[in-house]
Amino acid sequence: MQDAIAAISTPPGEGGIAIVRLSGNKVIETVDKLFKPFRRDVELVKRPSHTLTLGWIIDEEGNPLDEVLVSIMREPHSYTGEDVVEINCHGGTLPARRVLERVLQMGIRLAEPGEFTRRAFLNGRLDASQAEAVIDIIRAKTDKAMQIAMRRLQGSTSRLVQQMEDELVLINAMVEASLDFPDEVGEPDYEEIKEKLEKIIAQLEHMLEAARRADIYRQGITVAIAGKPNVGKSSLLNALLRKERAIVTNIPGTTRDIIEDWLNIRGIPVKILDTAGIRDTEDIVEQIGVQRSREVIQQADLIIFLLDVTTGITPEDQYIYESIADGKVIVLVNKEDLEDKKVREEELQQMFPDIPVIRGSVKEEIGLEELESLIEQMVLAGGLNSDDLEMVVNLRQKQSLAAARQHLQDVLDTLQQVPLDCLGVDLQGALEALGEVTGKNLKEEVIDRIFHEFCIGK
Ligand SMILES: Nc1nc2c(ncn2[C@@H]2O[C@H](COP(=O)(O)OP(=O)(O)OP(=O)(O)O)[C@@H](O)[C@H]2O)c(=O)[nH]1
Ligand SMILES: [Mg+2]
Repeated sequence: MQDAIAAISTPPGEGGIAIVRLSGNKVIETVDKLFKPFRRDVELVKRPSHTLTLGWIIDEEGNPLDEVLVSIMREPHSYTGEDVVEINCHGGTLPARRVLERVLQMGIRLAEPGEFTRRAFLNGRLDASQAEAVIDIIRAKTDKAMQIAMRRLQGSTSRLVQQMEDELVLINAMVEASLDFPDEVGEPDYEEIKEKLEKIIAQLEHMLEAARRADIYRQGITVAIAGKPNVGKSSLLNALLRKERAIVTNIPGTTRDIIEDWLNIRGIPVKILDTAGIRDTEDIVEQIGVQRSREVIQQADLIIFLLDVTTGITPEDQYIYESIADGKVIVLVNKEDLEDKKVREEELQQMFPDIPVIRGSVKEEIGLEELESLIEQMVLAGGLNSDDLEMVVNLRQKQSLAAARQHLQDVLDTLQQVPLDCLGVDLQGALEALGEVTGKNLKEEVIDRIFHEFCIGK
């Protein structure tokens, strides 16, 4: 077992309890020395694994520091795979800090960020894919993102990769047999190899596509509301957020700065941006606002372009539309609750032939549901089904999968044209790349990078 480490594993700030976690060599014995159980004849070292014991943590003079519940988990059935002790202190920063200091006095070292999870990885409790899923769980912004990360923690990605590895090892064996025993074995069955490779490549592509969609749930998207002044941009922001976030008035030029907030649209974390209405203006403050609007609109993943049915489509609208037309756009013709309608259907079709258009009213909340479902459809392009959830990967793994695919594509392209030992090189390359996904072949520095993303105590 490795040297003992300790850290506060609960987030800073006030809470019901705060947990000091210890892992490694002799942690149960060490805590026993600081611990005074309520029931006099109890000793932690004699308690079975996975039990809770009530008592006090005491300072050097034997005075109680905090009343605590101590849980012990013995190797290998613990988070890290080592002996683990968790001291449940009272909430708030102070009790846990004092208990931690007391523990550190005993010669136990403060854990580095992610060190508990790193040990779990090194002890084979988790593979890299699962360890990274732990980070995603910590950071999940919506239920859906959490659900995806949980699937990964259960090892679904690793199982899929394992299957592909097994297939590849088989192909590799076929190639090697022909290489080593040309006379006995003869040429490998190229048709069979080709078929197998195509299946694996298709599977890799499927995973890469699922990864792209799952990223949307993990990282979210940025949606900007654009349009000329007074079309109802801030009203739309407020309606989507269901709170009065931005000031709304009937004076054009009300919003002068970017207003942003997070929103959950069917499980997708959406950063929604309300912008200053774009127009030529003498007002210096508004000019800066307009400039900023242009910048954020350029960077958004999706733009909701608002029109005002009562003004008709004006040259201002045309002008704004020209600057956003290359991106993904949804047009919302607003204020349909009013009598004075000046936007004709033919005009819309002519100006936005391939772009979804919704007619609605922010004020009456008409068209908002349709807007949300369009946003979901447009960013996911087909949605994420439950099969996809099984094969979600992160950016690092995505790169490895893409590398594996490239190697296999090379094998496929050169099959029967190059000597057999050349195929072997690419097959090995693909196997190595797949090994990186689960972490079997990870280099030390990559492992470091993964675990440094964690917070202390995890
Ligand atoms: N009747 C009606 N009025 C609306 C609707 N949506 C917004 N308005 C009104 O339109 C006016 C302008 O709304 P805002 O949300 O401030 O418009 P904006 O696009 O943010 O304007 P700037 O910040 O000036 O660019 C307000 O008086 C709103 O109450 C709607 O669907 N119907
Ligand atoms: Mg506004």
